[in-house]
Amino acid sequence: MFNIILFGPPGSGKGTQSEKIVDKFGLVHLSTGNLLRQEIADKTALGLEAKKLMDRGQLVPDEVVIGMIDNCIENHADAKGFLFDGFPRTVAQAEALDKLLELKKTSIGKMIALEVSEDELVTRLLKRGETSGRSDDTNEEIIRNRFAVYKKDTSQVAEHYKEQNKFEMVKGEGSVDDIFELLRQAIERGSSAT
Ligand code: B4P
Repeated sequence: MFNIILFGPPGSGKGTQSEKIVDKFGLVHLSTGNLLRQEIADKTALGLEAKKLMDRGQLVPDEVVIGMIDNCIENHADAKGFLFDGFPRTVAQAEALDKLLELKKTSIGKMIALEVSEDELVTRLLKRGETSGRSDDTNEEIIRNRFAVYKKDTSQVAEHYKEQNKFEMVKGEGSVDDIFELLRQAIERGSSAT
């Protein structure tokens, strides 16, 4: 099994690049953002609670997202590997993920972070907000709050994987195809190292 985390601030292109990576490498794509938005669309109790937090640009509680990921890993027992997109977002989530994978006798092969300037991120998210209907993308104040949460809680997750020598940064500005090429090379370096 080869498992990858695609990391980066909101709007850095994790969702965009994940689709291309899973196509190329045959991995199962696990996006906590997508899973939560599906819960919201299905109007489940979990979705209604999550929506209140997501609309304010805050994180959903760790135990909720860890439970969702646990279920998904269980439901894909025969996967060749997983691509985690938007997860883990806190050190507690990273520690829980490491334990879940250990139970499956596997681990994270590599974390790749997309590096994008804050001005570019705001431009991308406001543009997506014009068409996506995502309430967390339409208001610049909420977008800035998402960056603040990222800096306070999420950026430390990179340290967790740096300590394990699994971290690599890739430039996330430029064309989608050029960025994908950088990611492909980083993944191939990581998969041959394990
Ligand atoms: P997510 O759904 O994870 O999404 P995101 O951070 O907004 O965006 P992403 O980086 O995937 O960007 P995308 O490719 O779409 O999170 C949403 C919310 O869910 C969080 O704020 C939080 O509340 C909650 N949540 C999710 N996971 C959680 C967790 N683990 N714990 C707690 N809470 C959690 O790209 C953005 C835009 O840029 C798109 O419009 C795209 O077309 C454009 N774009 C992409 N690449 C580009 C490029 N190269 N050039 C120009 N534009 C580009």
